[in-house]
Amino acid sequence: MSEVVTAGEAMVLLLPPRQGYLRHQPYLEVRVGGAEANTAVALARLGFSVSFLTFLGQDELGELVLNRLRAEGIQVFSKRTRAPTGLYLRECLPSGRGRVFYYRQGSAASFMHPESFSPELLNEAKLFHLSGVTPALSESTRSFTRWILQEARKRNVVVSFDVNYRKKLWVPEEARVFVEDILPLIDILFLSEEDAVLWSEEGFEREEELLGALSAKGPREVVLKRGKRGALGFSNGSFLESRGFPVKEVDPVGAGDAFNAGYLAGFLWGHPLEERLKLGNALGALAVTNLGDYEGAPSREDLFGFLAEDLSLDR
Ligand code: ADP
Ligand code: KDG
Repeated sequence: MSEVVTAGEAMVLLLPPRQGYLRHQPYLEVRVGGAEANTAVALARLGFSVSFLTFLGQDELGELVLNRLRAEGIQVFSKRTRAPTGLYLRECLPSGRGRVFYYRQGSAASFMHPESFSPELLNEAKLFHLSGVTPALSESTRSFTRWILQEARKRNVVVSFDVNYRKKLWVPEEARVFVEDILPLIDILFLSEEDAVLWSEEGFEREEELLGALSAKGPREVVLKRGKRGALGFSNGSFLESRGFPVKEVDPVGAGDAFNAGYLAGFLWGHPLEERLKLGNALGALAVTNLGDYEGAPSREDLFGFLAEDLSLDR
């Protein structure tokens, strides 16, 4: 039994090592990605015991995902099914703009459903984390999301949820309605500035108004991720801004998932909001300096080294 439980789709990621059209890439690096899996890896590297619940295909890609996550010390509870393991490819266009191509429709994880796992897996958890990618996969994962959040709630497990809107998976109105519906089941809500656009027609003039309105529907903490500018947190009726760390961005994908892990680590270590935001920004910054969805996640020692700005050579 783990102190942190997450669930979702972990996919094989084919990543070109350099910029340019995918069609011209002579080879692709074989990696793993998936929003909740990325957060799981980052929390495991910080020393937390983490369980990841998923469905994988009875295929070689499923073995690959399993091997990589287990190598990170994550306890994977996976049902192996006839449907294939999800796959996705990335491309960094000559202009620098990134594109993503999913091969995940009908994937194994899109069949996760209520009661897919024993809810007893949550018995000793302190935290359950999920993102909006999971309910976006299918009607079945949408029901799974509601079910597992309710099971976590019944056991007084703290629930964190990242809106993580993906326009290739569902339309904005569908996502907004779903997220608003589950807000009463969430304790800590994360969203990015791109996610905030889901509420752009609600007439909020300031980001603080949106955060306050979301919190009024359930979550006691709401965190807005603002890219390199850092983050804005709302907790116990007050707002706090936290600046991002100046780093060289190599790959922005996975920054939000890493941020969540930093913030949640701070929460589990009992740190105040200011420190939680700082830890989130540190993990987000370290994530963007590295190629890959989760590879930049630091160990606890490396994180504190980074925070102490000890950039001297370790020898
Ligand atoms: P997402 O990856 O979900 O779209 P953001 O782009 O807001 O979310 O990034 C999440 C967090 O990662 C930010 O709040 C910040 O802490 C960190 N971050 C992202 N981009 C940078 C950057 N270029 N430099 C430093 N930190 C960054
Ligand atoms: O946040 C990073 C994720 O976007 C990436 O790992 C893949 O889960 C993914 C998705 O659905 O976009």
